[in-house]
Amino acid sequence: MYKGKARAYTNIALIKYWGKRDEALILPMNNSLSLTLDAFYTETTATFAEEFTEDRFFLDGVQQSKAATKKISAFLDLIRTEANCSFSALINSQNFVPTAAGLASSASGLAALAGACNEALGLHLSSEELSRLARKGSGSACRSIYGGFAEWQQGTDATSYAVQVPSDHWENDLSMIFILINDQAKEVSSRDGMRRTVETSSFYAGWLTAAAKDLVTIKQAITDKDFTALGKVTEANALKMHATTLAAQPPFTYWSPESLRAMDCVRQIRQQGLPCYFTMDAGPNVKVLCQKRDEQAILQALQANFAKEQLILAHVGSGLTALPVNNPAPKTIKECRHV
Ligand code: FM0
Repeated sequence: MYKGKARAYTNIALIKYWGKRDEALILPMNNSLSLTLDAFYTETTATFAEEFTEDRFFLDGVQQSKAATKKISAFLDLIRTEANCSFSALINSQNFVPTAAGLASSASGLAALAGACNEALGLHLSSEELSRLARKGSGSACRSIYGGFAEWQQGTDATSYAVQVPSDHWENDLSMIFILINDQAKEVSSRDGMRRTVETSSFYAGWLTAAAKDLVTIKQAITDKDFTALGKVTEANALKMHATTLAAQPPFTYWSPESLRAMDCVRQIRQQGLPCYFTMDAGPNVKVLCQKRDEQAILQALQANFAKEQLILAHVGSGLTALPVNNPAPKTIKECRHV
């Protein structure tokens, strides 16, 4: 029996990944850049054993459906091939999220799974190899291998992974405030949303041109530790990503009236002299990027418009971490071959 455990934090893209050029391999149409955050994370234990007859997947103690397990099995197959191992696995994941507001993240989930399997099977994969592996589970997961800023370089199957963006620890001065917005609207998953956009949006070509320029701008902002430049390009990039969905066929949006209210609120706080900028992903929640020194004032200003329970403060998170298991696996996989 081989057992390993790992923790990965979620990340929020400041320059978004939006669109695949290869659906099966999960190769993106553009580079993206993210900040890993401490507020949400996943801890996963992977156990591989000869006596297991099938893969099983438990999330927060609840056994998941055949369909959800199938997705995990497809990912495990990649690892089994890499490890030359044919044992079935028991996967136990726990999502640590402050509330059940649709924030459970595939990024932290797939990164933690890659890490747990790496530990269990003693693969000793490098960060880049782990990132490449996590990418094949969910694109954004490849950035959660790292703490701080990470850039996913689109590359080819062999070279598409994330790397750490040097920042001289500037990320420690930053905060992100999540504004949780409950929405009754039927959600379009990021996977379906980006596919529809790539295939049908007349704005998609413009997105790609803009994203390449935004990436250059944000890297310069990080080098210069220029918060205004960082915030401006983050907010503008999110708006451009969301604009593509309006020109898709059929058109759709992730924005709800409350999202618009939150965006407006951020603009007002900014006009009052507190630097802060928003970003949004494939859902109605709004995330506010600010400097740590202003976080309490901004939180207070947001509290005039949103309930305290809707606001979650996050700081920079660390990279993928191996955790001890009760029953440590031997660090060799010699016996796990061709059963
Ligand atoms: O995180 O189809 O990774 O860069 O969050 O699993 O590869 O869930 F706003 C959208 C994340 C997309 C931007 O997509 O998709 C970002 C998004 P998958 P993901």
